[in-house]
Amino acid sequence: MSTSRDDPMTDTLTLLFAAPPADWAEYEAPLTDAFARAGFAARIVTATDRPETIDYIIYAPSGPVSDFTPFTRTRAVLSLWAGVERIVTNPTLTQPLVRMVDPEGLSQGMAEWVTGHVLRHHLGIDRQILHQDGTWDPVVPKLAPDRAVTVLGLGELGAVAAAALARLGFRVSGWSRHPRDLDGVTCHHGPDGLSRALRGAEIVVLLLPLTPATENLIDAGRLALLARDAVILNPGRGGLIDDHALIAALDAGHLAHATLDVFRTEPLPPEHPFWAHPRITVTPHVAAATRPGSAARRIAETVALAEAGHPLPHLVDRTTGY
Ligand code: NDP
Ligand code: OXD
Repeated sequence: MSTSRDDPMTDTLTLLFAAPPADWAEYEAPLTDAFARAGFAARIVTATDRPETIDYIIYAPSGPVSDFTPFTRTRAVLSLWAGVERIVTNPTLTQPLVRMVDPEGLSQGMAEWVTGHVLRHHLGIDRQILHQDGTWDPVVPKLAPDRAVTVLGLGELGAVAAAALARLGFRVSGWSRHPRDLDGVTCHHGPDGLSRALRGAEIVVLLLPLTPATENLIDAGRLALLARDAVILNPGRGGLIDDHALIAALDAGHLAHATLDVFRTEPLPPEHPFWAHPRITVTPHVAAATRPGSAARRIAETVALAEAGHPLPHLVDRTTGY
């Protein structure tokens, strides 16, 4: 496969790798291998001066393409990210947009991050320290069946995270737009279901996409529904939470902690109050990184389906934004 400029040949698919150029080093071999295993003659280029020859675009935010107009033959834009809020509103994007759904990579990673951070707060791991003078915090933590955990968003990632928590015995509730039926999870849906999902929750996990309907969803009124000393975990998107309401609820002692993986502005600006807040943990947008090996297999599978005339999987709905 060529890694430089495009060189159109018949019967060979041409894909443009339109993620940040620094990512190419870790994607070149997995993509090459995945297309070879899928039986495709595919050429993947990292730049093109002939956009009209590109069959598919592999996309990530901060990559080189922001104007999709010249890609007249492109059958789909394949996002390496699950969250698409930064591309879905691009007015030049008329091609179908497929987002990353990768049970092997993203879903597994998110289930691990969510489980780890829920257990940190559930067990009070930060307090379970034996001091040199022989003292320790004598509080014995509750067991999981006595802990109410709510997951907002029961899609690809939320459903897997909720299932992992339910398997550990937590009392799990969830919320989505449409009705869902998940083993071990009390499912709520729609605008009316949100307060039922939040009321009395002790740990809340945000796995919603950022859309016009979810922006600032977690405001002062909704935070007030949570149990006293509740904890918020946000691996979803920064804009889901009203930052000021969050800080006010922490300062008032209503919330015990917030662990935030995503922010309105990334990287989190140095002057942002989250940095210094004693009850906020910031993590560097690592809850579920896209793993090149499995992501490349998903990309090749999607192209194989499309080339066989099947509908594209995991298409983004432009009207809802996810
Ligand atoms: P999905 O699209 O599969 O799931 C989204 C869920 O949110 C669905 O259950 C959906 O409901 C629900 N939802 C959306 N809008 C509303 C609404 N207005 N009211 C109620 N429920 C709503 O997305 P994923 O699970 O794949 O990903 C979720 C988000 O996780 C991504 O958008 C991204 O922002 C974030 N993410 C973060 C990562 C990180 O490393 N921090 C990594 C990957 C993703 P319904 O089921 O009814 O459609
Ligand atoms: C994603 C992310 O959306 O990493 O995939 O946040």
